[in-house]
Amino acid sequence: MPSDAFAPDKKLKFTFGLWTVGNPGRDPFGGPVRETLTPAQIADLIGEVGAYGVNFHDNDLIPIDATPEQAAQIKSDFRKALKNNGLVVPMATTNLFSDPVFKDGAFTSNNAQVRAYAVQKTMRAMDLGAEFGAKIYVFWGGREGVESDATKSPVEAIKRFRESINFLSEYSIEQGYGYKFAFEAKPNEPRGHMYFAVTGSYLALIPTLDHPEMCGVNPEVAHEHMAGLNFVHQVGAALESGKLFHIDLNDQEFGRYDQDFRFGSANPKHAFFLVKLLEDHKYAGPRQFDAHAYRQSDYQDVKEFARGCMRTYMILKEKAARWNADKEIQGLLNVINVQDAALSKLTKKYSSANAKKLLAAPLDRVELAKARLPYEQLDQLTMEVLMGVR
Ligand code: GLT
Ligand code: MN
Ligand code: MN
Repeated sequence: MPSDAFAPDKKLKFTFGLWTVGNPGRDPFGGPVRETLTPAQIADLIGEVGAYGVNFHDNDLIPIDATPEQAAQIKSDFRKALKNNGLVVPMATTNLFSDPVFKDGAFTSNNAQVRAYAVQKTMRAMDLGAEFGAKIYVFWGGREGVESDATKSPVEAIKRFRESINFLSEYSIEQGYGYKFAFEAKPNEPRGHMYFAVTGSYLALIPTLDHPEMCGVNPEVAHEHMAGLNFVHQVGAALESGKLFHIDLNDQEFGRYDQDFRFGSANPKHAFFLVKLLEDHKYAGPRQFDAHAYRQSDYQDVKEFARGCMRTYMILKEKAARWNADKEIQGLLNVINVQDAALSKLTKKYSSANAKKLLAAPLDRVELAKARLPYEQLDQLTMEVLMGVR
């Protein structure tokens, strides 16, 4: 038993992007409030708080205008920092949103030359990720969208996006990179309306791709909450179809701008059900905290932010185990889940004989409606587990 039961567990693969703890606090209304750290310094910080790994966009590591000599130096410093801190790089991604060239999107841009540049930049970024051992490649459609539908066809946008992904899938296969692609949805911001607004949009796209087996999703708490959706249900759908390849954990007040708060800090009840879902279904991929500290924080407080993300996960994991082991809760689950082996066998698979039997089954709707559903009691017990009195 470790001295601190809530210390980050390496087996849970807690990771941070360079852009998260390295965020200098810039927002649309003001410039940076913290000094800019180098990638090696950020790796030191992530190592110090006890995380498992660090992820990057191509340009978080190497500025878009770096010379080959500068790039070589940065890579060597970063490699040393990874080694010193025992960190791995499970995921890499491409910045297809910061540079002015992407002001109208990347893979879905109206300009064929910009689309080609976006694919070329992604191939190079995939090379860089592979150099550091990344096996998951995230695609967040940063500027894939519109302010006005006068500007682009939403049907054409899907076709363009699919074409780019098909091209890049072949590139990964030919290079032997072994990448799994993980698509990340967001409803708006920075664009007025973004394509593939929710995780389910990508789950619908994947079967239409040339290599569906290498493609899954990277849902982010804040992004579904911005749209007022139940994140746990989106993750449930991804898990059920075997497509949860990566996850971005953070928090968000419903209906606000993309806040990227510390995990569990705004909606602890949703965070609890999320952790319970991931743990109950033995999700084995990386758990990335795609969040950043308050703008008021200094780097000492940024470390508290990072520790807090992991600690909250560990605490909620313990609460989920407590919930699963609670006799009263389990008793209620038995009451609400009415079993009938004979009927379940009938409805499991269609046959003419089963249909005939089902039509003849004596199912009395008035009697059925009398079955107890003590959900108030169940939810209150859940809240008591969460509030620490059970
Ligand atoms: C950006 C975005 C995130 C994405 C990152 C990956 S970059 O910070 O807000 O949600 O996951 O491109
Ligand atoms: Mn994210
Ligand atoms: Mn976000």
